[in-house]
Amino acid sequence: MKKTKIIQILIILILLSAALYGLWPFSLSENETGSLEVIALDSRQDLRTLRLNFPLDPLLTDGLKVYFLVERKYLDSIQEAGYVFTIETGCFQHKGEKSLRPQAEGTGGLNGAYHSYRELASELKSLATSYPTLARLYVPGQSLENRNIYALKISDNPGLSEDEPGIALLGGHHAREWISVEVPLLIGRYLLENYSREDRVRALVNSAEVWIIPMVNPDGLEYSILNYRLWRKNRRLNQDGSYGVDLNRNYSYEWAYDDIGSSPEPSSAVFRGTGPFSEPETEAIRKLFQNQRISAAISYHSFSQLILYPWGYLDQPTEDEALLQSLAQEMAGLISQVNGRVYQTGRAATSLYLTNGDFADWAYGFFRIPAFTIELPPVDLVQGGFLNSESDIEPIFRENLPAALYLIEWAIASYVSKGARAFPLLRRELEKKHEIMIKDRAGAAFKGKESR
Ligand code: 0X9
Ligand code: CA
Ligand code: ZN
Repeated sequence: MKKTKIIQILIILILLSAALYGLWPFSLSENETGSLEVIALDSRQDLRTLRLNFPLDPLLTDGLKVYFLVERKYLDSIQEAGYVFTIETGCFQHKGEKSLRPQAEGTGGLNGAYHSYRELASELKSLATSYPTLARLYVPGQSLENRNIYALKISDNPGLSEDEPGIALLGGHHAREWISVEVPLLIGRYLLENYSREDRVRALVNSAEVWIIPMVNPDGLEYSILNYRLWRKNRRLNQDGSYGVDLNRNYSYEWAYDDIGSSPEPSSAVFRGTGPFSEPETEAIRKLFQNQRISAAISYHSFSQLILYPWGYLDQPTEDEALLQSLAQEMAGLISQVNGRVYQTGRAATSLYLTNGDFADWAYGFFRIPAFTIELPPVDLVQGGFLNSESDIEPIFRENLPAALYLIEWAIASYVSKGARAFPLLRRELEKKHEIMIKDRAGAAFKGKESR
């Protein structure tokens, strides 16, 4: 009798611990966000020091409450540092969290005027069909869940690869940053719709190849519409049962440089993946860049109203700091002229925070081209953070249009003056050298050692 009791207790204990670790097949909440918690702090506390001391992922502001996504292991230290917070994870998970929706009562489904994957696909297809002499739709790769990564090429003779500079405008690396999909898409549409009307547009479309890649992370974006509005990463099922790799930590240049600019922990919001380009979404971008002559790039994100240039992985200037700074300042000037909004400019590592494996470091690092991260509005959490309303789309697009046109024209002018550079050679050599380095680093991390 005693034996069966012990066995019963053992079974219960095993089931309980399985449930705790998210292995219990019937547990109601899947372990989606891993070890992440949503906490709310009173905005009257000095949150700047908090953000500098702990890896926090800002979510949104609601009145006096500021919400952050944070790894559970930091909670004690945050409390010990004297911050008062409440845990609000439950309110933010899964369907039905009304307060986290943008004002999306209009037409167009759950996400209002913002584009879902399907809506984007049909829009891009119809643009390519409506402007067959100016646009062609390419699919350089597919996501983990087999959605297409679309790249709309806009140029005269779009079916030919001409001796013209390429300019890449990317959006949607981060799932919840919906506005970052709309801006490059609307810029592309603007070029096509105004080609026959505007001399300036016709001239630049004729002399360049503009690549519009509005949704680098379609799986994550769909998840942010249907399940969890504040989802950031892609939808990789990680080894520990958590989901997602931060695609903007998965590029190869100085990948895993340290654990401040990215995380080796799968459940982290800034998990860098198991290796550089471990994700098909970033691999698609790599392929596009390897096959095209890209001379300048903007990667749109939100929020903060910033124009950032490399480096992001360490606080050092690049060899081209002066050029990058002047291009950024020029763009910021053009932006502020439209609606009066000021986008601060600066080196990514200094002006925001350290990252390693982000798109811009890779694009500049390997191809030595001007590559910017533009953090779209709003400027801060108090203004709404990641959650823009539908009526924000048009003014944010409008103010970003002249800056994008300016960068395209700069790429044309410098391409003409320098001639077509021997990009493929430089690129292959750099990548080869770097791959060996990265392999060493991944090996060291695998053995549980830090690489520096
Ligand atoms: O963290 C990122 O990937 C970007 N910010 S976001 O809030 N949109 O997630 C910034 C990337 C720019 N690089 C650096 N700041 N180093
Ligand atoms: Ca052309
Ligand atoms: Zn982002």
